[in-house]
Amino acid sequence: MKDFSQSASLSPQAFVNQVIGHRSGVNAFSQAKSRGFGEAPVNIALSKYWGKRETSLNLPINGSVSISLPGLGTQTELALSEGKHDQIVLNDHTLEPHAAFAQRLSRFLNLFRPTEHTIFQVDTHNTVPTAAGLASSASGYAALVLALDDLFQWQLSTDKLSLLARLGSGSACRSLYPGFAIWHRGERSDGLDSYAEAIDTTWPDLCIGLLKVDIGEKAVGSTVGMQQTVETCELYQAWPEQAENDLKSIQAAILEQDFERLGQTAEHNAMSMHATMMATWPPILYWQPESVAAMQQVWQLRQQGVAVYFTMDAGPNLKLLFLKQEKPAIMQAFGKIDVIEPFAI
Ligand code: 2P0
Repeated sequence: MKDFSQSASLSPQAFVNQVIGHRSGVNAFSQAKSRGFGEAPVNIALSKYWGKRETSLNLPINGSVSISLPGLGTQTELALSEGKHDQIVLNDHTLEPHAAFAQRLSRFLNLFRPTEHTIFQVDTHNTVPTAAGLASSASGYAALVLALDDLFQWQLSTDKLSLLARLGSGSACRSLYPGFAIWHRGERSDGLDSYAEAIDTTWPDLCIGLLKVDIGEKAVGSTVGMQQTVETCELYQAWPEQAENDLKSIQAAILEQDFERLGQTAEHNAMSMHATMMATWPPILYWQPESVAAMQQVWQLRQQGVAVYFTMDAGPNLKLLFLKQEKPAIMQAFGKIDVIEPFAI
């Protein structure tokens, strides 16, 4: 099987030091305020990130394109303190230090401690209704990096914030932007060219429908799922090339506002990603019977002339893509679904 791996030429700490621009370990932290705040939206990939060429720096095998959903995301407040463990409050509940969420956050925050005795007080709220079935690690790490930037008054460029967010969770690098974003795969072994940028355009009629099948915790998380795919899936060999072609096609479709091309490419891309998941060993199948029923309903609607497509992430829920003029037909077919208009004024 092809080896996609690349060795990192920087440790995560050296990477962070490069990005925040200090070597001595003190300068970047000398301007700390008493509190920092950050807020970021969730994003949905139209062409997906699936597979890492390097895990410690979260370097992707392929680039991806996303759209952020305004109003759905994370708000995070940070303060410095002293003690043994970070104090992490998620949606008004204080987490135990050994909770998986807290451990992952603290490991990331280890890269940003002014002294070894420093702890962070983190107060984070997901504005994604838990019922929306949307991942929040992307908005979570983007909001956290913005809060760090505010707390330490770095005033980093958005490119640099995107690099830092990527280290927390790959897809977080796209959540620094409203609207469309493109995460460049990058080539370098230090990961300094793998960040997201805005695709500077709007599409006022574009709608995203959130079709919830199941909002429970998934059995296989993305980090593990994509690693298993890279390691055991023969079909994955074809993915990187398709993913890069899809990325270009989606980017062109966005710039030309060619909805058919956008929808077709996004749906094909999502199905191809899920095909690689299913062809791993042991198999990963995020779909449930209701997911398949919803896909068939989408295909049926298309046969009836309704221009609607779907994309799916590492879970059973569908995200529908359609233009405003189709909203009545979609609402009629699917009943009560949340419809987001990312560029509505
Ligand atoms: C995406 N997903 O492009 C793809 C599609 C899930 C399926 O990015 O290991 O939570 O933290 O870098 O960012 C989910 O992966 O994984 C994801 P890590 P992440 O949106």
